[in-house]
Amino acid sequence: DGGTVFAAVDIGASSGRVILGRVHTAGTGSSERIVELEVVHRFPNAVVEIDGGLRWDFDALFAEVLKGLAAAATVAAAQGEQVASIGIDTWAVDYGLVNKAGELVAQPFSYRDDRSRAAVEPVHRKLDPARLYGTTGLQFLQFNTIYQLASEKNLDGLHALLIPDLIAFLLTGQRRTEATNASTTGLFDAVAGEWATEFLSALGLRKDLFPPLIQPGETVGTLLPEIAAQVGLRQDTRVVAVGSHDTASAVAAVPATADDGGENFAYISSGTWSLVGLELKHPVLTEASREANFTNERGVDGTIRYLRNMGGLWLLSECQRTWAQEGFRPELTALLTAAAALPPGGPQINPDDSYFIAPDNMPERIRAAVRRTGEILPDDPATITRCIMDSLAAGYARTIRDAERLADRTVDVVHVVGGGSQNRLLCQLTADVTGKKVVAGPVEATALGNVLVQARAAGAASGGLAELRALVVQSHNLQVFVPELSRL
Ligand code: LFR
Repeated sequence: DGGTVFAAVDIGASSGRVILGRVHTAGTGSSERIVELEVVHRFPNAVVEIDGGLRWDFDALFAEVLKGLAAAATVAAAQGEQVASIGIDTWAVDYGLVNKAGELVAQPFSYRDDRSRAAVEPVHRKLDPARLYGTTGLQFLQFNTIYQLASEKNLDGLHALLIPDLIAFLLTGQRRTEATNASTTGLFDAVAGEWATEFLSALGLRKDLFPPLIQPGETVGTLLPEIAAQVGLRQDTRVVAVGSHDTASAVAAVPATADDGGENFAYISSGTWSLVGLELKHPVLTEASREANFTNERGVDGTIRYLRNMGGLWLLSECQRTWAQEGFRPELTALLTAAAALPPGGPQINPDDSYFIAPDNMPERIRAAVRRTGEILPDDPATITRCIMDSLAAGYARTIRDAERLADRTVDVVHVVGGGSQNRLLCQLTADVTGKKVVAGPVEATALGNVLVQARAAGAASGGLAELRALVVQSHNLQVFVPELSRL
């Protein structure tokens, strides 16, 4: 209808997509505004063994991004619409190294590569973990950017670009570091909202290793002429910074309403990882918070994502991969139905154990972890699936309880967004174990958050996060799960 549309590039650890987003009124005679998504291109992603390490095949990903933008241009043109801007989000932490000529010098390492583990101790000898936490508020994870950088041999003449920033650079020629993702590096001051340059110096890293910060909603640049020509978009199409950390975009689209007491909600961004926590105005940098390993990542509009990065559906998808190699390919719904029929109270694992980070025979690793607790887990997919679900739900409950205590908040409702919001067993178990109402959906929260920040930058939406979230509530059917205490 000649309207404006927004392209969201949203890449996760196992798949990517390019999506067109539209914000418009619900229908004739209605004043209600809604946000709608149309997927125009999908592609797989996975960590791959390249040059002796676990890396991302970035060249292949970027080729898919271009294909997706071309598809977006075609779909929009067919409807007489104009793609106003492009927003990019991916997983956090990882980066590509670019030389003076602007070339990527190697495919970026994946956070699942083990090389950063050996860098942890040397970094902590120079920067005490308590001091690091007091400034960055970042949860300790062996793969945080700071440890990955410390394991680089030579950074002379190179710039580091976080993955979404690298894509934005290749599209526009402009180098920036988007702030929500910068907050996952371990080199970002959570209070000042600036680079913690003293940490860069302490590690012998150049102050300009990363490009300057940019905030969600600001313009990175317009398309390079050759890119615009290749994908068929106008050269004045902007690349707009969004919450480029996928979790920041997902949390921006959590359908929290005033009914949730305004702020008395917890969220679980459920995908490869489970990001479980609260939205706060100020970071919690206490020693108790550090001991509980809570992170203070930056969200859209300067909010704080106070959460723990917990194991997630990676545990199940990796089991499925192993079972498929053994010739067993159960449908996910069939597997979950069989798991739901099993009695509660079975053995559990600690889904956060770093033992589960690398991709290798997950069913056996899970059984080995259970054996170490002195119990036996039968080698049967339904039982292993149930063990994963019970362990995740128990972990969520623990984490939400810890967050309430550490941030001095009370949670009335738990919002589950992302792929895991479609997992009814996990949502019900989460309600049962937390004893709280669970509201599931939308599944595509990340892309919604990406589109909404672009729409606001273009004037197609307005207000703060509450107003943007209201658009999500008006556009999506959400599923409610109430605790069934009898099931425990
Ligand atoms: C989720 C996520 C998490 C981050 C992990 C690694 O996709 O971005 O927030 O801790 O991936 O980057």
